[in-house]
Amino acid sequence: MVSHSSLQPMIDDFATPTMTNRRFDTLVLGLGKTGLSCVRHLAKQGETVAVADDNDAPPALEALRAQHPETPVFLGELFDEALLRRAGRVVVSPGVPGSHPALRNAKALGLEVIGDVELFCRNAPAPLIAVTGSNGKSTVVSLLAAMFQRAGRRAGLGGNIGAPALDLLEQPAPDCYVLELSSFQLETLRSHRPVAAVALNVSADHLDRHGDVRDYAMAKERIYAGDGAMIINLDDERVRRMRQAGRETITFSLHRPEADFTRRRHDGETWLAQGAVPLLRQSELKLRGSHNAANALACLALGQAAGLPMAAMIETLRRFEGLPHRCEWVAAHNGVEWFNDSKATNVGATVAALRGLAEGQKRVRLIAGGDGKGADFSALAQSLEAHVKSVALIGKSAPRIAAAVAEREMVSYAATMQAAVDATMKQARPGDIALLSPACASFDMFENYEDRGNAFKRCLARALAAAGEPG
Ligand code: UMA
Ligand code: ADP
Repeated sequence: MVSHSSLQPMIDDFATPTMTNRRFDTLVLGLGKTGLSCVRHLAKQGETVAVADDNDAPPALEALRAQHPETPVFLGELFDEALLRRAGRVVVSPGVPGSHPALRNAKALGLEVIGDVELFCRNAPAPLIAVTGSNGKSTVVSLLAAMFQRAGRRAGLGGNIGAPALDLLEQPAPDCYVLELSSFQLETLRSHRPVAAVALNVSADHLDRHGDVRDYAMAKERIYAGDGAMIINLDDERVRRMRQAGRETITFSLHRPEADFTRRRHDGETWLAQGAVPLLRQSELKLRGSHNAANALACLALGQAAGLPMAAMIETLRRFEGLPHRCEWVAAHNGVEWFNDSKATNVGATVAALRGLAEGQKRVRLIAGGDGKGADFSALAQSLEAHVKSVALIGKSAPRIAAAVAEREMVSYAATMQAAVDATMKQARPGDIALLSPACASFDMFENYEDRGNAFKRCLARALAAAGEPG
């Protein structure tokens, strides 16, 4: 990172000196996917825009240069007050924390500070379904979008899952938008009035940014703005407390028979049910684990609020195979099944994967670790003791995870993913489940969770080839 003493040297080389003194309608903070989508949208609206980023080489710089060469860019250590004084308002990317000095300065100067999803909501031409939660968001929004498609209705799918919300406005208006929203995006959102919304669950995550779970849960609760249908998970105490009297509410629960969507025993099997009416055997779902049964129930509730036909929803549940890197089956070798759950970037996700895949037995060979984002690993340690025979730890937080585990003999350290896979293969016995489910972010060793999951698959392919397994 480069330090700049005045505005002039901060100006990226393609901005002309005349531009440097100009006022602009909006200053966009962060030049990743979101920043680029904001510039594209605001330029179309005829606004004058400038972009600033702490990074000297932000990810979308080349794309911005190609698509909007007229936009001034300010790079390196950010956000001189003089720059803010020239802005009419600030649009901030989700990755920039509210505690950033630039945002504190902007607020002190009385500037409006909003996020990209707020801009989207002010301009969206179709109703919105909004989904948040610590875990299961991407699975739920993808499954719900597939339900819309099977019902012959068009859903615009985006948000935290990958396509920035504003990019959806480039397409013809769908019947409904389905947005995955992170706590970061919810913090800067105020005009959203979703026709249906859900906070799937709340377990500790992003504490490095939110400080404590209470603050994080408050950001999640913002999903229920307005007077649309509230979808409430009765199994999650923090979510149950978000219920508001007088609002249309559709409940779901894996265990509670009084929920609108629940599970029931019927003909000796476990079924997903609407009240007393069995809809589909849980064993017919291609998605594995009880956490995914909860995701399916959430989708039924959201789909009902959106008026989707039940038959189309049930058929989608039968066919939906899940997303890569979420409890994804990868291989079977010597009676051991291997799963890639690289998307488990917090403790709650890994605890759910262990519970779901172990099916009440202590039979998992786990690979975990990475950047723990300030998490408390005691709940993970309890789950390891219940379901895990051995754990190979990688990454920055490996020592903190190890310190939480009482059964020290189950723990080993691995310097690389390959070493972790090789050690796991050596230890695993027929009937075991071998699982990458890190309970941590990936950024200390990999570019992102996909890079980590793909590395796991490559390392496993190598280990299988060395063991003489045909590729
Ligand atoms: N930046 C600064 N200063 C800072 C922090 C960041 O200048 O203090 C700059 C970075 O240098 C970088 C830019 O901001 O150039 C990146 O912005 P960003 O982090 O908001 O990333 P985007 O590429 O715009 O992606 C964001 C979401 N990223 C985050 O929330 C961190 C993506 O979610 C989302 O898919 C995308 O918008 C489209 O909506 C990713 C994510 O990790 C997948 N989300 C978290 C999660 O799922 O746990 C919340
Ligand atoms: P998100 O988008 O919220 O990160 P994903 O659908 O991508 O959610 O799943 C991320 C991880 O969370 C998966 O690896 C899986 O193990 C776990 N998971 C999925 N659904 C749930 C759920 N309902 N409760 C707890 N954990 C879950």
